Amino acid sequence: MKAKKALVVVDLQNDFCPGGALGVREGDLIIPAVNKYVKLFLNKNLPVFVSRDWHPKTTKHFQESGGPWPPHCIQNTRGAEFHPDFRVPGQAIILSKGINPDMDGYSVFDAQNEQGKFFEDMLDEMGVKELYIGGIATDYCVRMTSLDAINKKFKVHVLVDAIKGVDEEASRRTIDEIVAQKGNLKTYSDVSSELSDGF
Ligand code: VGL
Repeated sequence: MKAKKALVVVDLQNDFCPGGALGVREGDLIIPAVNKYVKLFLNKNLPVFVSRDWHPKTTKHFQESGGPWPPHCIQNTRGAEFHPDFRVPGQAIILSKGINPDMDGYSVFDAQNEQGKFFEDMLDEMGVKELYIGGIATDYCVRMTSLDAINKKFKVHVLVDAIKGVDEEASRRTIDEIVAQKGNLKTYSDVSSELSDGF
């Protein structure tokens, strides 16, 4: 059977969690919820995509090259590793973004798997039409990914109990923006009953 729904976990990496180079306050608190979602999707044989920021040492994304951010998530460093409490299963499809030094790579739609295949091409091949999106940060990569997905005509569900933002006000605005564009807000109980109702 072709998969219709998929989970996307955005950038749950050490550098975006407390103590990291760009640590989001309480970013690690969403990890238990994310782990539950991962289990739920795998139990239903639905695809789980896990993105990571995966920057070269020098990129226009970093302040020293005129970008907005201090260095973070540099390829093959501890800061770029997934948080140790995040249980990334073997079946997860890992997507890397921000590899190109000329691109920021906020959206998971800019990400590729190990073979260089882009996220959207994978979704099309798998017949995925609906995305359940969680992770870090609400006001940056979760935002860009969700809005891209909506623009590309995917049905989008933002997992409000499994996201964390850099700035509270900007995160609230992000949620409003996503709702205004017909994205849905979901919690674990919504999703678990939805997935049990057949799909
Ligand atoms: C992100 C800031 C800079 C994110 C990435 O993953 O939300 N935020 N780079």
